[in-house]
Parts: sequence; C-alpha cells; structure tokens
Amino acid sequence: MSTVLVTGAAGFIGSHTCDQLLAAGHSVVGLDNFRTGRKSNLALAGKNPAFRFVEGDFTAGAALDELVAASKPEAIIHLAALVSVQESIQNPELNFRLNVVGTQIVAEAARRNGVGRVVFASSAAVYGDARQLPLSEKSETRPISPYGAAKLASEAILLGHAAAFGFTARCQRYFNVYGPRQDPKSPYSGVISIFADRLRTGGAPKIFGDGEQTRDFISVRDVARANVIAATAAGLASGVANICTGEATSLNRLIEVLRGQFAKAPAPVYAEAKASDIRHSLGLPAAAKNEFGFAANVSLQDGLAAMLAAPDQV
Ligand code: UD2
Repeated sequence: MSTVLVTGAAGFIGSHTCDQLLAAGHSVVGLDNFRTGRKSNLALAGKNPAFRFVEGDFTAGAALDELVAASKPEAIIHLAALVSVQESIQNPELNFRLNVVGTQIVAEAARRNGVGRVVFASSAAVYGDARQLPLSEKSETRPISPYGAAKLASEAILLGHAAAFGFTARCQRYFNVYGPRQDPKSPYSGVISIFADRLRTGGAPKIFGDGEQTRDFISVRDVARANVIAATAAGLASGVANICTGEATSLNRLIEVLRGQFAKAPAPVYAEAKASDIRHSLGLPAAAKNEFGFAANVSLQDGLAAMLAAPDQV
C-alpha cells in the first residue's frame, strides 16, 4: 500500500479520488485551501484514520516541499487548480499563477523529495475547438483559453521534469466530468449538475440551441478510479491519456435519461445557442486502456441515478 498526496483534496474530483484511494487501502495526505473546494466533500474521508488533511495554499513559499518531505508519498495526484475556463479568461494572471506556477511547484517538490510519480489533472480543453473527432492524444492541441493553455503548459512541465529527473508523470485529459458533489450554483458549472439541480427543484432545464450538441460525459467515479490506477499501478511509463468514455451524448438524450428518473419532470425549454459553444466533443479512450488498463464502466443511467439519489454523497 502507498501513501499518496492529493492536492485539491476537497474539490469535486479530489474528494472522490481520496475516497477511492482510502477504500483501496492507501494512506492519503489531502491538501486544500478551500478556494473552491468544500469541507463537506471530505466528510467520508475524514472518518478514515488513514486520511490526514492539511489546509493551506501550496503556491505560497515552501509549504508543499515541507509537506512532501515530511509525509514521503510514493505519488502526488495534483488536482488543485483554478477550475473555471471563464475565470481564466477574466483573470489570466491568476490562472497562470495557480495553474502553471502551481504545477512547477509540484514538479519541483517531486524532484527534490524523490517522489516516484505525479498524476496531473489535465483537460480536453488542451485540444480547443477540434475539427476532427474523436480526439486522440495525437490530435492537434490548440487551446482557445488561458485555462487550456495552462493545462497544456503544465503537461510539458511535468513530462520534462519526469524525463530529466527520473519519475513518472501521468497527464489525465478529463472530458466532461459529472457526478455527486459537483456544484450546480455557478453559471459555469457543468450542464449535468445544472440540469439535475433544476429537475430536483421542479424547474425546467434550459437548453441552449437545439439540444443536438454532444459531449463525452464521464462519471466522477470513473475519473477517480483512473486517478487511483495511474497513481498506484506498478511499472507505468510517463504519458498523456484521455479520460473519457468514447461515447457521444446529446443534450436531448441527456434530458430524456434524466426525465426517465423524475416522474414529474417538466419538459426542457429551448433558448438561443451560445456563440462560444463548441458543437461536439468526443474522446478516444484507447490510450488509457493500453497504457494503464483503465476503461470507464459507469453508464450514463447509473451515473445520473447516483447523482440524483445523493448529490452531495459518494
Ligand atoms: C466547457 C467549459 C466552458 C468552455 C467550453 C470550451 C465548463 C463547465 N465549461 O464547456 O467554460 O470553456 O468547455 O470547450 O468547464 N448548456 C445548456 N444549458 C445549461 C448549461 C449548459 O444547454 O443550463 C449547454 C452548453 O451551452 C453546452 C453544453 O450544455 O452546449 C455543455 O456545456 P458545459 O458547460 O457543461 O460543457 P462545455 O464542454 O460546453
């Protein structure tokens, strides 16, 4: 069993990753400054004696280095980030500090303390508005936001460090992640958490456009499992992999599944399409399968049911 340090432990993906690491018998050191993470997300992890939580801003001073030196993790899962694409456009400087400088600090802490592996929360945003689908890791990367650019730069920083200093870096390009604990309140929240929240409170979901746009929606449970495997499976080489299902789902189909689970759910209303929207996004999941044996296995029905049953729970 390993000790794993998780940055951004109180976040949506971070807290599920901690829960699954603990369930698999690993020790976890969780770090978060609650900028966007929430204490309540760690309710389950906090009950486990193998979980230790440290509150703090890892981009300040030598805090991360000291924590890594003291806790001697075999792996770091680096999920702490400025998570909103819109916020990166409004505040590119902050995006640079949290999402690029932050990664450099993690890479250096790994090098100085001989950490064997770093797993990084990258994003399909590195591809930008792709012309050819499905997206493979060999597809062209053309970010169209400071957020996407920072994720791509972070991949390069970690892969370069890993090659030069002899550790393994795994960059996980998450597609559209959904599930319990995703905050529906922000206007930039993922569409599934917004729709689920509307239906739960008896409101009609609003679809921008004709509803035929598609996304590759992946359950946070699958994403957390991909993180655990990438951090703890023996003998992995460095690399980049899409974390996706390989299945395209339209918003109309999504609504159909959601309404199937809410007897009295109102029909959606259609509004003007957003000019900034991309029409389709779809990933090829082969690399994660070939390189570390990960394949998504939570169906959209099951993933949505889990989210609707207990939006704040595991
Ligand atoms: C992600 C980013 C977005 C932008 C985009 C670039 C998030 C949450 N969103 O958007 O900021 O960078 O990638 O590719 O990180 N929709 C509705 N009704 C709603 C909410 C959304 O119809 O109430 C539509 C939305 O217009 C889009 C689809 O649902 O067509 C998916 O939206 P999303 O924000 O969940 O994800 P995405 O990939 O468009």
